[in-house]
Amino acid sequence: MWTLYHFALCPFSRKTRLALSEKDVSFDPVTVQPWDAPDEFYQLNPAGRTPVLHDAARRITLVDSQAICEYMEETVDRSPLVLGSAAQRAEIRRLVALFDQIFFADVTHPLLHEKMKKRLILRTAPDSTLLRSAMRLAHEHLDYIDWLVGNRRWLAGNQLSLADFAAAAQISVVDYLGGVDWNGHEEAQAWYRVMKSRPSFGPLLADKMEGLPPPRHYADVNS
Ligand SMILES: N[C@@H](CCC(=O)N[C@@H](CS)C(=O)NCC(=O)O)C(=O)O
Repeated sequence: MWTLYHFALCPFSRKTRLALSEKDVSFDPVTVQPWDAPDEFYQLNPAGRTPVLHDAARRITLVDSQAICEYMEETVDRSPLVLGSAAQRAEIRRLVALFDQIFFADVTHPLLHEKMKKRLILRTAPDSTLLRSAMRLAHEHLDYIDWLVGNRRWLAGNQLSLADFAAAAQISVVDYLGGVDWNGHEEAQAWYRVMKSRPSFGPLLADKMEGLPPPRHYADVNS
């Protein structure tokens, strides 16, 4: 049985949870806070980053959301998420990297730092200039999602893929932190509503962090 060490507001943990659930891979979730994780977690991943997937009986430890998702693609036939021709798979991987790296650096990470870390750990006020800059960049990324879903059925093409889950995972964290303004992004919003309605999304929408409640609309699949 797999154990997934994850953090509720970690977009990479969320992407992994979505992919495992879509592929119907069962796991025991263990919540860790990267800044206050138990020794057993550091023994599995000395870098101290979530997510980590571990199977004690088989002595397998997988670290890094993309490594975990690719491992599942290679070992589980059900519900392929990196699919199609080599060119289509390359497009899926391009978009996964875009959301994992650029969206995270531009939007999710600054919001997590300003709104979560400063409030719960550092006990200081958020920097409004940094928040404004992250929100402006969020609009640019949502413009690109508008374009993608205006020109394709799903983000990477005709098929639902890991690109959709990587993007929705990032957006769900930003939405939890009150950082998504859908104004002018009706196409992206309609796509996100569909993602949010999938059964795999249910546990993510139920997540709550003590001392940092989500806005009321966060778990509403119609908004
Ligand atoms: N590339 C990694 C990124 C993982 C990552 O940055 N996790 C963050 C939480 S969202 C973390 O554990 N940070 C703690 C730290 O860097 O000390 C992946 O895809 O899994």
